[in-house]
Amino acid sequence: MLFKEVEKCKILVLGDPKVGKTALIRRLSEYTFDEEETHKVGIDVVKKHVTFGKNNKDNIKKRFTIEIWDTTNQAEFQSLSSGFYRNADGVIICFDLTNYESFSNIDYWRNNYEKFTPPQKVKETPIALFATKCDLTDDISVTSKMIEDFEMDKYKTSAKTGENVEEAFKDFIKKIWMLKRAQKKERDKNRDKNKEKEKSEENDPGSRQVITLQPQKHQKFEDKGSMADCSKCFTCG
Ligand SMILES: Nc1nc2c(ncn2[C@@H]2O[C@H](COP(=O)(O)OP(=O)(O)OP(=O)(O)O)[C@@H](O)[C@H]2O)c(=O)[nH]1
Ligand SMILES: [Mg+2]
Repeated sequence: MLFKEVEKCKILVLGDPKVGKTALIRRLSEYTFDEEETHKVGIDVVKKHVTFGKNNKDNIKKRFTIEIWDTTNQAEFQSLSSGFYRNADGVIICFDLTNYESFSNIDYWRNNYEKFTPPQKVKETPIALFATKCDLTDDISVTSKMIEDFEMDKYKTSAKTGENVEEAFKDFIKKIWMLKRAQKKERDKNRDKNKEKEKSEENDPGSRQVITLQPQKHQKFEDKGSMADCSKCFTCG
């Protein structure tokens, strides 16, 4: 099977410490789960290929490469923040269903992302909420009702059992893919429009106004070869 690389896509995974960000990514990429906490420091980028579409007649499948950016150790993260956030195509904010504080910090993570991202890019970039550890049913302190008001796509997941992890990522990636495709179409349309406009201007020279700038003369002082007292000359003074 041959693949055609069509797009790259950068997804950030944000959220309080120990909410299960790394466990979620590991479940998606390696199909494993570890009860131990991770002790990595800094930023970790995990790549995953997503294929979609039917095979065309050359037997080439389109492939979307996902880069999932995970962070640990907040102090280190602060100093890397602007590079970390740059050119993100999607943002996942995680909170732990058994930890109310991590839920109350959702806006903190959203604001942090928005602080380092141009407003237009913020508008174009989808954010999803991943409620983690849904297997710990006896300890859940954040109810579905509490999550309702957030205007983002919401997914309940468990990295431990694997519940809804792949489905949630697939759904979110599909959304990013559709948005990127719509944005590309819009850009192409605008480019074609501009080309057409340029062409019609070329064919109709009268439609363009030509302005020629003449060099300004400082007549009074020019024979002395000095512009030092230019403020007194009749042109500038
Ligand atoms: N029961 C249960 N435990 C989980 C789940 N996801 C993660 N954990 C546990 O929660 C702890 C923290 O998980 P991590 O993936 O290291 O959390 P993190 O958000 O990456 O933490 P930092 O990197 O320190 O910010 C670990 O002990 C995991 O085993 C889950 O879905 N269910
Ligand atoms: Mg981690």
